[in-house]
Amino acid sequence: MIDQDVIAQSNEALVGALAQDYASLGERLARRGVEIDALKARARAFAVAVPSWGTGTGGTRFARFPGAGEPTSIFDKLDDCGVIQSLTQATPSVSLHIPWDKAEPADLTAKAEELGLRFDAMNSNTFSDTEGEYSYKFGSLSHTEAATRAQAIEHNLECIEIGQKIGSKALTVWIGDGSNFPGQSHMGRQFERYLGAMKEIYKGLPEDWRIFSEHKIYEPAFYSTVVQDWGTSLLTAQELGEKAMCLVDLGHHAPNVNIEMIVSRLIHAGKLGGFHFNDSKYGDDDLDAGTIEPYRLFLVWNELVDAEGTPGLDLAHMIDQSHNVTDPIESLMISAMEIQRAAVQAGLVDRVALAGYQDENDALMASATLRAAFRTDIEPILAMARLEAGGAIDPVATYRRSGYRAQVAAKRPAVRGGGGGIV
Ligand code: LRH
Ligand code: MN
Ligand code: MN
Repeated sequence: MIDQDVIAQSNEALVGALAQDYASLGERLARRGVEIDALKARARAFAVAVPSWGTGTGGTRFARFPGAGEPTSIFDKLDDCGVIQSLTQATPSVSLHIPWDKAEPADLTAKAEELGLRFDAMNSNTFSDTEGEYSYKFGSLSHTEAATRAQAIEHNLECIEIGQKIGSKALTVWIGDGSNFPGQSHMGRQFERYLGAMKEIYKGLPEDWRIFSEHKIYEPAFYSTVVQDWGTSLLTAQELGEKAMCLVDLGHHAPNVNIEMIVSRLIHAGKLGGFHFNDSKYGDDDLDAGTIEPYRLFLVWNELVDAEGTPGLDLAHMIDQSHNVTDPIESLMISAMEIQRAAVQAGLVDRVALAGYQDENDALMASATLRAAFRTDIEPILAMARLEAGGAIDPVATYRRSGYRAQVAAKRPAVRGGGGGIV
């Protein structure tokens, strides 16, 4: 854990300048008719879940270069998540991946309680052969063999069972099923098998739970993927029923896809369930949120803020990213704050003016209205929200000053790096 004194000392050096910056931003916003404290309340209310699996170095299929003090168990991972929450005050929950994070549920809850954390959506893993008799090499929930499908269904039901014991209320299902060659799989029958299996899982879903279907364009299958886009994800959610929703992982689309529009359509359909936030230049979750396309992140949040108050809209916000060259704790803190920044900036959009420009077909001014919000540096609002919640004005600097990584490196066994799948 981070010593409260370290946070207090770090903050002490910065609080004077922050107060000035906050006051000056408050004056500038007031001229635009915006109440700075309302935006600060938005920052305080913001929360995004940390992925347990993100606390370690991910690596690529070529190699993995672990850092010092890598977590060796789910309890180490929870400690790291506790650090992220105590410094940012924006990540009060953790999303678990089973079987990676399998442990005695009572121990998980006790550890989370000690750290002031909760558990968000559970994630099942039928994309690798971690346990079980049957291989997922040729698919899991959509496999041609009923016994393999049954094993994958059972695993998902077990995730729900564990989740119920630790206070989770949702299961995210992402499968790597697909095909690598044209003709390898009958795409229609494969999808039907998948739907049949999902219906079995859905039957085991408690009343107050939701199931999220997560789409991804490709990888590990390189020709076709069963749940390849939001269309298939929506079909799935609609076919399953009320408790089934779609989860959008920002990294799971072709380049240039208009993700904010997908968000808008899923809201329209009443089927948007949540997000896996991350960023990438080329694909999936290679980079921290807001690293490459901060404007796109803002535009996604613009849709979410616009839809606030929509009946039934209850989103699970989660990070899902991989780190190769940075300290995962630092990257996850940066991501959480960038997502929070986009959420607060979207709250700054003059929606009355925007609606007027849209009605008048004034494209230039409509776009300028969005840009005005995106260009406003709201850092003092985020920092003030953190300070008031007991967090750090500058989380990364405070983390480095705390020496946490060196402390855990002294306790946790060193992990050797190694080759990936091709070495
Ligand atoms: C697949 C994915 C999915 C998995 C996670 C490890 O690319 O985004 O959410 O559960 O990565
Ligand atoms: Mn994901
Ligand atoms: Mn992914």
